Amino acid sequence: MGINGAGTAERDAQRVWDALDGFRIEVPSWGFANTGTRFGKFVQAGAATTIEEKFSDAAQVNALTGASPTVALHVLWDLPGGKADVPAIQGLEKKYGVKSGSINPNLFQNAEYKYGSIANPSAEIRGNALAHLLDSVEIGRALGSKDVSLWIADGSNYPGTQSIRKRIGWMEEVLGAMHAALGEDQRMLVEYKPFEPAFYHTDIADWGMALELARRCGPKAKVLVDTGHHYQGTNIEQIVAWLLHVGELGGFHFNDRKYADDDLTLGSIDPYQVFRIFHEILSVSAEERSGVAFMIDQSHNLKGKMEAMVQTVATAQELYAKAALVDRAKLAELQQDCRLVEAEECFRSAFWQDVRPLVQQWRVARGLPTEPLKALAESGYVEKISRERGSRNASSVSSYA
Ligand code: RM4
Ligand code: MN
Ligand code: MN
Repeated sequence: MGINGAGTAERDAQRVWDALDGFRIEVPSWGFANTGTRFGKFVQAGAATTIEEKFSDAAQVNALTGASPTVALHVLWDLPGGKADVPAIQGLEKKYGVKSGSINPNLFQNAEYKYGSIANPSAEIRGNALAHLLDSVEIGRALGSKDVSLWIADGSNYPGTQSIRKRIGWMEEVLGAMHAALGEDQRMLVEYKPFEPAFYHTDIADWGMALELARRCGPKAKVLVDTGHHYQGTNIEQIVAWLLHVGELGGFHFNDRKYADDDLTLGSIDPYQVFRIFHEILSVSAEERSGVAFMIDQSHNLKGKMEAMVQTVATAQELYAKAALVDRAKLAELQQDCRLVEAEECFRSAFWQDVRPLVQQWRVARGLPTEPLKALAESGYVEKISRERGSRNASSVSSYA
């Protein structure tokens, strides 16, 4: 390899190291708990049954990957006592060395939300939904966590059964009131989803609706892109580019899918799509990028919870490293001159490059295990938690998390 070759190798290593040093992705507490399909729940002996076990698992993932120092919490599942549970959570943060990340209100589980929460025709039910949102803001403030992340499951199943427009107005009112309660450093992230659990109309169905609502709420409201919440074939990186352009991208829920909101592990079906999304993110300045929160939103029914989560974070690191290898200056020239095949090859050659040796070198330099999945297997952690939690899980009854 000539001087040029060596120079390229050094440049690549630098790009990968810089990217990985700045890469953080939040794990979801619910990804460690038993989940299933709408037909049944599959119990795993090692699944987390308490919030303490979820923190313990999250800490393991962080120790193995060095990239997940925060864990997303779902209010009803993780803080059933509301704000009163905050000191216990703070105790767990200290004990396990991982912090609370985004706070996720739950406006989809209670029976009263059958016809909607913040878009329910009943003012009383909308009031209850707002109260829960305000509690969530308080919890976030008390935990020093930046984002309250909203997924609104509202919608209807049959044409003509609800006024779509009235429901827009109701949502604006409730979300506006929530925005007004946010502290200086807090944000609210508005997630969208075109279907499920409602099948005719979802009140916040796509990024346009989420963006408009966020804008009407105010500057602390941003859009959250869950990669599983689009129709087949949607160009997600284009949505990302637009949201970055208008300064309204708050963050991601990463997962992969083949057909619907499958919540499969990131990159398992289409790693090139994750690469393309990361490329858009890396194409903006570090400052513009700093407001974009990376979060995982997956539930693993068949794979082991711990293995799946470690695999996800490690895959995210590899795909981010690949995206960092795109020679963006050269690509810009080729795009400008419409040298299409060369531009495409410039872009794709980064994707084809095997970055695993570089990522491994980075792991060693940062005192992390060279191969996180292998280190997990060798640690005996999964066997240990399976022994400790096995009997509790065997008698577990159905609940989503
Ligand atoms: C939804 C959505 C939310 C998540 C719930 C459990 O489909 O992705 O973000 O909190 O699932
Ligand atoms: Mn989500
Ligand atoms: Mn989802």
